[in-house]
Amino acid sequence: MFIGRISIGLIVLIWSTLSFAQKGNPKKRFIVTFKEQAESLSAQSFSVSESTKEVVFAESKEVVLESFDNVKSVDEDIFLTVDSTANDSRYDEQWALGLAQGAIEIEEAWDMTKGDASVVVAVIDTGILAHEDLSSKVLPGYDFISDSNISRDGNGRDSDPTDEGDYLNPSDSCSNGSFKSSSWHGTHVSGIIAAKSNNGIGVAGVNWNSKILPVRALGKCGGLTSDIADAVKWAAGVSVSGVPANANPANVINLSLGGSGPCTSVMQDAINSARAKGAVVVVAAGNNSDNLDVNPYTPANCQGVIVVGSNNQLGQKSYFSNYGSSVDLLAPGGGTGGSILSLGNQGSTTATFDTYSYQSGTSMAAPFVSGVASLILSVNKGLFPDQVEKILQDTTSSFATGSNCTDGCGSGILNARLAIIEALETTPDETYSETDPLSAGGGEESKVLNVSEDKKGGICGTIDTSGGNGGGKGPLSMVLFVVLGLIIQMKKSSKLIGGE
Ligand SMILES: [Ca+2]
Ligand SMILES: [Ca+2]
Ligand SMILES: [Ca+2]
Repeated sequence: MFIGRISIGLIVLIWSTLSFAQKGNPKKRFIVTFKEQAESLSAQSFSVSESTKEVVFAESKEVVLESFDNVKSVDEDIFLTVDSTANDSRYDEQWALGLAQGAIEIEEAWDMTKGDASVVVAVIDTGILAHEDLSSKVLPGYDFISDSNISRDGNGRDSDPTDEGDYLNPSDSCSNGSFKSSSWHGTHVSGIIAAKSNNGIGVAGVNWNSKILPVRALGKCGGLTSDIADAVKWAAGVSVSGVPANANPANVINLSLGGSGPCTSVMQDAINSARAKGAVVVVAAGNNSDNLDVNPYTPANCQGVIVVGSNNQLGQKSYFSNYGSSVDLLAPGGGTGGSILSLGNQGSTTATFDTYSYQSGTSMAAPFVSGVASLILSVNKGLFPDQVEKILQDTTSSFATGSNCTDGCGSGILNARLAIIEALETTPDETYSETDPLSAGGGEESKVLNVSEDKKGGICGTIDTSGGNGGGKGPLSMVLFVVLGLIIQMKKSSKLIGGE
């Protein structure tokens, strides 16, 4: 055998083992054809006879030529495909996925991965509806709402995570005296992450193949910290008393919810235990236009979470988005330029039939990050939560020139393409860790913070009870809300599936 071929074999082995994933390698792939010399050096033996081929990865053709002897030819092994796009009927309304200043470059990421079916994203939210553009991607979830006054399904915890509607009647204590339609928030959030892409109808999700684990914890007026914390633990595969084990532990947990107050020890413990199972926890920054360094907003002020603020289509911070040193990055959430299209339902109280709706808020921004986190883990499942956070932060796009976001908006705007490239080049490292900046109500401060005064707390804006034994199951029963800035029901929102 030729020395060249032996060294190639060795190099291919080393390179493919150490540096490169099998899929979507960012370095170029070359087919090297070698000259095959005859056994005996007769006068005619210098003619080239049978040739052999090898595949190598390298920066350039020149590098390959310099590295090996007896090379007959080097050709780049080009991957031929159409550029990734999606044929969903309303795909052109999904500005957040494209190349606009405030968008995430998802098509370029899809050229490298469309997601792995073994990756699971938990959506801890209002529950889920059986939407035509999502259902096949939904795993069996759970209803963690312990209070039947909040759950609307007539009971406490059970195995059915169906969204029963979070509408409010004027007589409801948290309604501010006016009727409010159901948001179908959990279905909207889930659709951003994993609506069925390229099926010709509706919208495309960030991840074409990974699964949604619906965990219901928010109902009428919000949800209790004790229920949400148990939902976080269960989602990650941690055992929760009285609840069957989760057969599909989540790799990513999306929390598009929050409320004013400290990071409780109950919630921090749940996050810590989920992280110990390897789960990436993504949290919305909230929609109060507040600086989180001085305004306590939870669970964004807990440690070990990826805090996501919102940017608009122009690549600026959305006017409603909270900001501060704990915000890790921004992702599309609407505001000036357009809201976020995803899955909805026509029913204003209980569910009727499938629609698509525009909503805006950091609730919409967080699932873009969760979706890209699931793509990162699809190409490199061994990565640890802090590594995923670092990749997401390292690879952001810059804000628009003259942006209002000079401080407290994290490293920039989510960029799926760059995130996948860095994920492919990152080696799993259990020892890598990051410490989140402390924001108001985080860390030790949570033990002394007075949360009785509430100014701003999401839709309903109040903390139900705090401290001591305030009526719920946990030591601190705080009501958290969906982080939804505006529900913009544009004319397009009530279009039916296939109606276009
Ligand atoms: Ca129930
Ligand atoms: Ca679709
Ligand atoms: Ca963080």
